[in-house]
Amino acid sequence: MKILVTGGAGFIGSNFIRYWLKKYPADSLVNLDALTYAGNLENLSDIENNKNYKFIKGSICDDNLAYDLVQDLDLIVNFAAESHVDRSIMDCRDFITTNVEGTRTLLEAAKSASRRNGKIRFHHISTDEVFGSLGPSDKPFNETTPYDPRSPYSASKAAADHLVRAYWHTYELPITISNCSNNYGPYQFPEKIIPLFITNLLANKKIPVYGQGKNIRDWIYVDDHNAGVDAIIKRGRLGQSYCLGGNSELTNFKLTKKILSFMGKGEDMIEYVTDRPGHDLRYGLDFTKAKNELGWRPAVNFNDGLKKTIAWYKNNQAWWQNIKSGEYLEYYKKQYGQ
Ligand code: NAD
Ligand code: TDX
Repeated sequence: MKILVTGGAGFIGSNFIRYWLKKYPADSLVNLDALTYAGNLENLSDIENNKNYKFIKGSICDDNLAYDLVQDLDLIVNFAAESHVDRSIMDCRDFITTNVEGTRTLLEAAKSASRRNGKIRFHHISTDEVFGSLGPSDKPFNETTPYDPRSPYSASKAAADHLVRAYWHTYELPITISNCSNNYGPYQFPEKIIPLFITNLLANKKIPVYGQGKNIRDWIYVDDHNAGVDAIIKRGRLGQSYCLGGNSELTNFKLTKKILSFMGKGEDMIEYVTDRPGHDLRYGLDFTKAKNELGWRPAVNFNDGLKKTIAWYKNNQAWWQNIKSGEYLEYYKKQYGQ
């Protein structure tokens, strides 16, 4: 199979490429990534000499490039996105450009290719945030939950999902979508809560908890997410969405306490900071459909995954110390005033 992975130099995409080439070594993979602040080729330094892997620097918004790349493909897996909610609150222009216009560009390229050879498949990576926010005792989201995005990030992801489905209904482009909960694991950019807190604590810096830490997220280890995407690609029904949840809902406060305890630090390292505007209270995903139709379920226990992730950041300090300087530092100061 010949696959175009977009955003493969980011956190989940790079883990996906490593996962896929290990499991399907005969497949060939092209990674199209614009190398924004979040894209890092060091994430794939162990893969770069694999003869079945090729990197192309470019944007998913580039019509001509997308058209050229898709001509002899079997599959596109679209991970490329602006992915950080706080950045979307500061300025959402790039979110609309990449997440919406970029997805349209890829869909159009896939449509033109599939019209000719009738085989190109499009898998789109989405998020649970498109469903909005749950109350404390609401049932978790599932595939029938109406979309109700509430941040500029989730609004841009929802718009992209609607376009993907529109290409299925209008042009019969063979698509699938996965809506996943919060990922964690190696190579995650240290602006998201888990790698931010681990790397701050490794540097003996305080960790900024928004509001009172009462918000709830459903955590999934990145390899479990990628195994779910694999199952959808191999066995999912065309035109369908699948929710991939982690079965690990936790308040941010409980998550913080776990990180502190696994790293041998005390609660004095917490700094309560101003809450995120419009902060969604709770995400949770019901993955019954993926379990029943695909035989998929998350395999990694949260405590084990978190310990493994902490160990990875401890053992790869050069990776994140390079990142936590320059542009990142400016962003961090703007965000937390530290
Ligand atoms: P990330 O920010 O780590 O990586 C995004 C990658 O996309 C980077 O390599 C970046 O360079 C690339 N990119 C950005 N704009 C591009 C463009 N115009 N053209 C080509 N490449 C571009 O993000 P991530 O956390 O790995 O998320 C990957 C996908 O999964 C996103 O679509 C995100 O919405 C979705 N998702 C993420 C999570 C999570 O918890 N991180 C959860 C559910 C869904
Ligand atoms: O410093 C922080 N302090 C804090 O309390 C940060 C960065 C976050 N938080 C809180 C906000 C959220 O309640 O932690 C929770 C998780 O925040 P993020 O790591 O920024 O993730 P979230 O906003 O939940 O979105 C993530 O999950 C869904 C990804 O970034 C998205 O790409 C994905 O779609």
